[in-house]
Amino acid sequence: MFSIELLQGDITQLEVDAIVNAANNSLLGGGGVDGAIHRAAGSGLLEECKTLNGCNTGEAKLTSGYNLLAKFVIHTVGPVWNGGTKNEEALLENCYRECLRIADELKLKTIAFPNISTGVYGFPKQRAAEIALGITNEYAKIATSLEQVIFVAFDAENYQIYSTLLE
Ligand code: AR6
Repeated sequence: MFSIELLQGDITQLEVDAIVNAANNSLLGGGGVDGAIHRAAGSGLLEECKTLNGCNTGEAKLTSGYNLLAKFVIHTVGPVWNGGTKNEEALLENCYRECLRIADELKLKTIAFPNISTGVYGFPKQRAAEIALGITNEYAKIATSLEQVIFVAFDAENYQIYSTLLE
């Protein structure tokens, strides 16, 4: 059992066991939260990412956190929204499930998620938030090392959506 919390701000500033990165298939950096995480972590992160051979959509891979306050980064690749015809919902569910599973495997206590796929990948924010919280609530029912799961909204719209769903 763990608590679910909502914050608005920059995920790179959090002192947690792991932050999740909304990456792309190359795992070699990009814009948005991915760019912010690579800038804050420093070049060691990119060097480690180069050894991972990319990541499939809906899956996740672990690295160290380098200059971040977070000990680890769990890189996951959300789906690009294609109108809902390309299995996007199941793929996004898998991202959240895989990140939680990896955190659990490492016996982590705290993990922070950005709003995966809701930036340049265009996934509808309301539906993405329902998926994120749905999978997390489902996961909370099983035995886990996790004590705190934090959702970090960067934009006001996502913050509002999560606030309403968490009420
Ligand atoms: N802290 C927390 N959330 C953030 C931050 C931050 N510093 N910066 C942006 N966000 P996006 P995607 C929010 O576009 O849609 C990259 O180029 C943002 O407001 O970062 O999964 C990758 O390399 C939005 O709600 O990721 C991929 O090519 C959320 O993070 C592609 O973007 C996700 O937006 C992935 O697209």
